Amino acid sequence: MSTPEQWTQPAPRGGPAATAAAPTSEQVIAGLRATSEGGPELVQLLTPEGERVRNAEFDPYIADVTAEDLRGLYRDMVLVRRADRESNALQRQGQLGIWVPLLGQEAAQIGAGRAMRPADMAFPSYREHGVAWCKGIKPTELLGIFRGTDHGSWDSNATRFHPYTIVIGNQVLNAAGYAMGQKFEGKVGNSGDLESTNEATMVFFGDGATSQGDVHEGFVWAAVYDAPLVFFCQNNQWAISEPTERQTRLPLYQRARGYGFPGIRVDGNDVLATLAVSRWALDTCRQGNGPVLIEAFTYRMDAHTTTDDPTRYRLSDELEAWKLKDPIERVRAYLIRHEHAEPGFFEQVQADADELAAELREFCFAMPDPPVEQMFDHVYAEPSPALGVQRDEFLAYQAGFAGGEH
Ligand SMILES: Cc1ncc(C[n+]2csc(CCOP(=O)(O)OP(=O)(O)O)c2C)c(N)n1
Ligand SMILES: [Mg+2]
Repeated sequence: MSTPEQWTQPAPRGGPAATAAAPTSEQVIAGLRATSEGGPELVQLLTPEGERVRNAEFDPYIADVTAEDLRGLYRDMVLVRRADRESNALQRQGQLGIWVPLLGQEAAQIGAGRAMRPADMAFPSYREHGVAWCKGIKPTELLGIFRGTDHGSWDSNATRFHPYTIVIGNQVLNAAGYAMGQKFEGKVGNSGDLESTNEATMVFFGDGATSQGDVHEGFVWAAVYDAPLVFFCQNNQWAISEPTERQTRLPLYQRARGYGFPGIRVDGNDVLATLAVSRWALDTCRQGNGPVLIEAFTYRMDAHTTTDDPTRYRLSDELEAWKLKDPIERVRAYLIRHEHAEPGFFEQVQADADELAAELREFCFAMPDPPVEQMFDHVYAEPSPALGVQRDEFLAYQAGFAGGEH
């Protein structure tokens, strides 16, 4: 784990001190290796071996989780992983322009996604396919974004799932504003009969995004307005090729202290822990106590996107070490050890995953090319004369090719 001391040691006699901006090569290697440890502050309820760890503070938040619920969480993770792998393959076969893998982050996203109530609003980045799943968005509805045919085909008001955001950190400001609105409209802190009207918002972003001004501004606004906003940072150890050590001197969750709200680090590969911690954080928000920062300590097991080659910048032993902490395997081990699942259950989940993958392929192959003018439709909420001129010019240009090869 990164500690401030790591970068702020007094200068050794006779040589300049290394700084975070210019670490020595030993520090870079130490930093890379340190990322595989979450530190003692990590909230973990299920070890990588599938052993249940008791935790007096967070056990109450999952006390109602039955064996059937746990099988459901397992199924969610297997299905979203399968949809992710299939979409990745579709990109490789030229059916999608790009794909953003979620491999390795299933527990972080399913735990957070299942912790939300239907009325809670979610603001994703571009990797939240697992949260989308929990909000009832079909994996097929994500494909248009990556095939370049639409910006996501779901209704964000009805699903309570905002469109994907590619601009790093920008959704944090959108979410802060939205959560401030929930506060102004009296949707927090109600008790008695009105308690069920309480709402919160959850915003998803990465470790790299924490270096963006938008995220800092979102922290400030949410804090000073006591907005019901859970900042859910998936620290997957990498921002494309930049390791977390190049974003921060402190563990990310500790940043919350500077803004005056609680921060917590959870094992992002442990679906029970992410569920419990997210439920706690959402409750805190709904009660009107203001925001919470969750750092879900996890790992991006595949490339940043299909345009990236991680073997250029990270060590393969790091990936091997994280494979042992696989989020799905630990639940499987737990279910088997406690006889909470028959072999037939695992076979059925596998069959469901195969069926989902087949549906995804079939849907993708059948996707129609949209009319070209559609790209002008959702640029602004209201018609814009300047955009109208551009559209007409573009359509006239296109018409010049009519009947010809182009
Ligand atoms: C404002 C902005 N700057 C740069 C980029 C290019 N970019 C895309 S993803 C990325 C790294 C993000 O890393 P992190 O926040 O850790 O999220 P992860 O991709 O690991 O989920 C960058 C710099 C961008 N999309 N938006
Ligand atoms: Mg990252």
